[in-house]
Amino acid sequence: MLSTDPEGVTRFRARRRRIAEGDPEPLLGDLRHLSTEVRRSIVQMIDRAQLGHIGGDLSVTDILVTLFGGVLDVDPENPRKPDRDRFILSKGHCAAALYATLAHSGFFPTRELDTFMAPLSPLNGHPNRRKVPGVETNTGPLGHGFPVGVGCALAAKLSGASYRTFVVLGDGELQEGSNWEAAMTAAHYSLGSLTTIVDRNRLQQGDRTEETKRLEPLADKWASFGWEVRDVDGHDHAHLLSALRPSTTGKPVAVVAHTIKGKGVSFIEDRVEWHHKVPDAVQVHAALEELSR
Ligand SMILES: Cc1ncc(C[n+]2csc(CCOP(=O)(O)OP(=O)(O)O)c2C)c(N)n1
Repeated sequence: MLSTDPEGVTRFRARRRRIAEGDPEPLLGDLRHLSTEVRRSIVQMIDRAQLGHIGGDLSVTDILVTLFGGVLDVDPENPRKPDRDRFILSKGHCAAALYATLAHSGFFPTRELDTFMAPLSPLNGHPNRRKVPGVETNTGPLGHGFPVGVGCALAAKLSGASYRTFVVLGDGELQEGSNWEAAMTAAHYSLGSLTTIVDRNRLQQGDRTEETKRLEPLADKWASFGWEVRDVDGHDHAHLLSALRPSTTGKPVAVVAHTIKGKGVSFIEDRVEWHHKVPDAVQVHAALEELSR
């Protein structure tokens, strides 16, 4: 198991203090800075490994950063504390974004990111709860993480625990039927402590979601399944912070976060071939330069 990074923990705690003090502007500046750091790490990790899912990683970055930087009740020094909020990255192919967010939040040293997908590294292509602190459950097969999240929320309700559960789903992932069984179950049991965030970048592997199997009207679908729905810009940290507040109706909350696949690197943005493509040396240089502006 990887160990905590003291400097990262100090930065994490400073951000949390700002939230407690209720001063949003410095916090938003912190979150924007953190997103840039995470995006730069993602590009470097995929360059070193010559593998990864760069489009979906850059798409989900601001969602993960807002969760770990401003919402989740978690402690990098005690990642398994019993009353922690549960977080599941159901679109587990975007492990690089999760690892970079965890490392920049102090769960383990950022230098470990250099080992992404190397032989014997704990940082596998899909997240593993036995190897990486902060990973709640193993994910990768699409459609599996969300049902586990429903189980976590149901367990909280049955045991009277106060933690919240958050699940991030890909929009292409929603084509797995297990998600809609999970959605019905959560609504049936009124799991108001459960929040799903759909990374609505409108692309999946190989094509646009609407060409593969139409998802619209997506917000209406969640509402008709019995969820409280919030539609937001998935790259705006302030919008995300507001959308991630607790349920007001007792229903589970679905956040449809509108994003751009490849966000932050212009030649990767909204292009289907960058689901799984690896940038060459010139492209890595250009990407890092764009991300340092
Ligand atoms: C059950 C299953 N089938 C196929 C795959 C291969 N796969 C990995 S990512 C992906 C596309 C996912 O699209 P989306 O959820 O929209 O993710 P994003 O575009 O945000 O990367 C597919 C088909 C998988 N991981 N699991």
